[in-house]
Amino acid sequence: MTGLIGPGVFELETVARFPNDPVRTIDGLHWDILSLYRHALAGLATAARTGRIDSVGIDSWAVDYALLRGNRMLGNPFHYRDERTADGVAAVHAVVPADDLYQLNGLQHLPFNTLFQLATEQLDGAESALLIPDLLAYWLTGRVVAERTNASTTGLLDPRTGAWHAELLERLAIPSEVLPELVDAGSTIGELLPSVATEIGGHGIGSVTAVGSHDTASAVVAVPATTPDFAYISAGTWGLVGVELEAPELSEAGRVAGFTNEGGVDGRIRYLHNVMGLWLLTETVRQWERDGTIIDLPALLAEAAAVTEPVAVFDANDPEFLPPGGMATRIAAHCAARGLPAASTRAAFARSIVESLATAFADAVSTASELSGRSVGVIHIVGGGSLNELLCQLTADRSGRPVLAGPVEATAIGNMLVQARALGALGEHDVDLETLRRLVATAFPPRLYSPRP
Ligand code: LRH
Repeated sequence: MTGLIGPGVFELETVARFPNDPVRTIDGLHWDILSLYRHALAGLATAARTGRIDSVGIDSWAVDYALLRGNRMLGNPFHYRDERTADGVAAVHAVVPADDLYQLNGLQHLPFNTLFQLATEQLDGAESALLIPDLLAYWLTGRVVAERTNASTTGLLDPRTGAWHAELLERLAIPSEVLPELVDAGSTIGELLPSVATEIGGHGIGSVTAVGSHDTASAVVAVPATTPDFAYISAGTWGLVGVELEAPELSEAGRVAGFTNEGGVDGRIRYLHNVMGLWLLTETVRQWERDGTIIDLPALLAEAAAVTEPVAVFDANDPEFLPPGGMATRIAAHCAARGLPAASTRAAFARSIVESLATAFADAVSTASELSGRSVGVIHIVGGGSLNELLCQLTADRSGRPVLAGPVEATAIGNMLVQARALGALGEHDVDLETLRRLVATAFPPRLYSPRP
């Protein structure tokens, strides 16, 4: 996306949208990283044809990486939903037990956190490990860095200092040299390599600026909060539900509840819980379509909103829903095994998923508030899920709190605001996150869903 941002101006345009389909090969599930890069270059070329682009910022999903020797990528990055991580978890926990690990890195236990993935690798031949946005930035600029918000999802960062955790690296025998120099969102990564600039052509592109390169970090920047007592839900494939803190919260209760301390822009802490998210619905639809039925998602959701039969509210967080494939079958089996009602129609099935997600969202907001001691007067839902009216309304109903929905493009907006601030386009360089959020609230007024009795 491109953005035109200045005092009183905030225009967004989508210049390219492309699929991000994983590829399964004999050794497991991978990202098609070269295809993503090719599409990104084509998008930059399109953007540069319309005029000079001052800056580019890159964000993506977290945790996944490529290993490099010199400038050569050693294999295609794995997808975090690849099953190989189970061995990595066992290997790490044999050296650093789970409760100990939480005190060191403050992360929710997710079997795909980078440190578990790295435990399955031969690191001998690797000179650097680059997370996906850092890899793309390297290909554009030739500079090897690790942007700090995304680095926090590796499980190898000390949440108290924001530095790579030397003790943890030593205990896990991960050579610290493979981890790049950390940089903060807002700093300049570099100019485009001449070969890249030539390929993109047009009016050219200024520098690559580090942003909250973890997509969720950028989304949280763009939560249009106007009061301090808010919780956020970045709702897309995942539902990232939490509050923003000034310092990490490392209580044992937080570990048991699955709360993570991820790094936010400007040194904030994203104290949140990963809820399985709309993945449950999209994977279900994918199975139905594979089985031969074309699904019209907006129509399905409208029918789901009208369902009156009692539907199963199941545990959306069950790790059995993590891998791809056969989601409708797995959800049905999960519900049957627990004596929950079986849905009689596809609409009822979809309603059951959305009810379960809204319940998990509402529970996570309450838990975030209890564990952090922060009162929550309003819940902001940003990202693709903010367009899902049923989900927004049910989250308001189940939490008993007002929900403010939107913007849908929060990640891109947060990404661009950090660039705009760094370039001085907002007037001053020291504009704080609260000011950025008020700008978002004015430019993209959210939609209110009041809780129903
Ligand atoms: C959302 C997200 C989330 C991570 C997951 C791997 O896209 O970045 O914050 O936990 O992907």
